[in-house]
Amino acid sequence: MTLLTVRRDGEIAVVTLDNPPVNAISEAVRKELFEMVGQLDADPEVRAAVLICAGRTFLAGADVREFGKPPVEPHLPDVVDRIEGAEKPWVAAIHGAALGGGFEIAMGCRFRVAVESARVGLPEVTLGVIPGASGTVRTPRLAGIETAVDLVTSGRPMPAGKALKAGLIDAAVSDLESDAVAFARAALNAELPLPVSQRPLAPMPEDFWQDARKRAATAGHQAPLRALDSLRFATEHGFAEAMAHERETFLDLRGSDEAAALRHIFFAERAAPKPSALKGIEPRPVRTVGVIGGGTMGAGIAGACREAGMEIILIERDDEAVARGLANVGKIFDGAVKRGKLSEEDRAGRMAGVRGSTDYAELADADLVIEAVFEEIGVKRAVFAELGRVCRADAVLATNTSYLDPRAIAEGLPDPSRFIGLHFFSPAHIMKLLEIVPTPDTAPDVLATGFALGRALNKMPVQAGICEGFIGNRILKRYRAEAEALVTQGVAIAEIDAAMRGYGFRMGPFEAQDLGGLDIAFLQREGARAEGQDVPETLGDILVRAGRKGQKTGGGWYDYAEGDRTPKPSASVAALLADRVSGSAALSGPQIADRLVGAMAAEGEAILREGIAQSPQDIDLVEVHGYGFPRWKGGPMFAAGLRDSAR
Ligand code: 3H9
Repeated sequence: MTLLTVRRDGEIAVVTLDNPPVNAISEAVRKELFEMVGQLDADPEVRAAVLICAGRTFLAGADVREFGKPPVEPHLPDVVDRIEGAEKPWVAAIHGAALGGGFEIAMGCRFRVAVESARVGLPEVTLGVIPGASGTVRTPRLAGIETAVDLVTSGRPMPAGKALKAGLIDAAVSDLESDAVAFARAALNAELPLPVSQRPLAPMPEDFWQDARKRAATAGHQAPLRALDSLRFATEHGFAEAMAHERETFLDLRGSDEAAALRHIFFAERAAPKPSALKGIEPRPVRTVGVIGGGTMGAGIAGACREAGMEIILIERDDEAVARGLANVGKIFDGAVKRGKLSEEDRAGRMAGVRGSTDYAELADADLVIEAVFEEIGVKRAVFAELGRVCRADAVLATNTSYLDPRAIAEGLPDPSRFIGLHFFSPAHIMKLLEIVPTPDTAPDVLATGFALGRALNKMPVQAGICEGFIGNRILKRYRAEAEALVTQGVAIAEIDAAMRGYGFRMGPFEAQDLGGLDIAFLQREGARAEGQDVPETLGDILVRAGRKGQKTGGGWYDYAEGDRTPKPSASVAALLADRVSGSAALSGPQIADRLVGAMAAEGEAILREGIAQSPQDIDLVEVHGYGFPRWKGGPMFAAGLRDSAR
């Protein structure tokens, strides 16, 4: 054995698995665990076993890297059965997370104990599969069907306290190893509970399943519904039959496009925060952050940084604006209190670390300053002139611009090597994406500081090069242009939106613009025109000129009744655009989605060719985390790759 070690504590064998970084269940782990059961059963001195893991977590699940390869024996369901069938009872001692196959192994054990900070769960649907080693069959027998449906269809892990109440674990402990050994010893003196597979399970009425189906359904995402089918099957059939059904579904999904897409995102998300080009480069420490501008964006950035434990200095023009900015940050924490995520006391502590001022001199000690003022080059340059004057020579200076050229903003800055673009998305305390935009002058450790900040803020940092709109907004522009092109070819606006919802977006391109307002992009185009750029008139321009800026003006691409956000196809829009529509194209929903996703991918290709993005994965992460692209489709680059390989 190389991954498992055994230590004896009297009649209890403590089996420790050490397979860094997360004790994923690889072929070798399955093999060693399977053999360990026999070894301990054969040892007359051992009466019970404790399974515990070294490192940061209990078993994190099946080794996802093996999913693309043919399954090799012993299969995980057999390992779980083998542990459950052991002559000596096993106790799973859980810290970190017991996820997927890791929790399935824990369910094969006769008991489960966990420290308070642990989580248990079955996240398989987030990888496009269903549990494949009895998660849909043992969980309802262990903790009831409601808990099982919640755990399996949401994929969300449950904290130990809640899991204890739900019956997923048997005890919460503090000193994991010694308490688990004591638990095992005590268990030997009492009657053992039935193995989970032998516990009774009653079928549920039709209503229950219909209700669960409604809750689990997400457009285009098949795994949650297949998981639900498997849970239902388990309540209506015997254990062995249910296991065979679960395995068949698991293997079927394992090879699906959806599973491949979700694996692609899983690994991309883990690679993005630590780019290999920055290996060995120390980021600058960031404890105090200055934020210039207390509007929605500035306050969101301040809230996010404060949440990560940084001290904040918020700079505004006058006292009134300072008060408004601080109130905006306060509202963010109020929201967290309302949702039960923060206590009143903690809220006060958060706000105590946010200082407002009109005086730039307050930034003399800041490690990082992020500018989030009006998108006007003169205003921004004036801010950086002040920062160049007052900040420490090693402070990192960042702009949150979305459309301006960061090089132009940095012009005149005494030391441009400490300047960088940090493009947050609104609301900045919620949205995961952070585009990091170095200029040719940015020092490597300043770039590394951007990534370190992204990690500290629990965001998805992606490096972007300089061009109009960087990665995300540039693709958005192309996406909208293609959607407008379809309208000019005679495809109904509502059909386009419905197609993109059917593909998995929460909203289609036109309803999303009505919500956000058509005027923002319009003003940008007008600005470019005023500078003499050749920007052709868009359909959106026609609507804005007619006063249709979206929901806020009672109409945009659609009409809205007073106080009602339901979009209604608009005769006025049809009349306004009549001159520009010259076809009557009939496209199916999937054909429409194919056109629009294809356009996004084509822009992505151009972005790659120009070196604006470092990899196709980065583009996919931008779309998934910043623009609502369904993660189970893998992002536009992945989706286009699949489509091309199918042709
Ligand atoms: C399953 O179990 C199916 C079964 O039902 C049936 C089978 C028959 N495999 O996230 P981190 C790597 S499906 C391989 O940054 P953290 C990850 O790529 C599985 N590798 O750590 C990264 O590598 P690198 C169900 C994995 O501390 C490194 O570990 N389980 C796996 O922030 C660190 O990862 C899941 O979906 C894996 N399963 O968080 C759990 N997991 O350093 C997925 C991680 O080279 N994992 N890696 O970039 C997690 O949620 C988190 O990793 C965890 C730790 C919460 C455990």
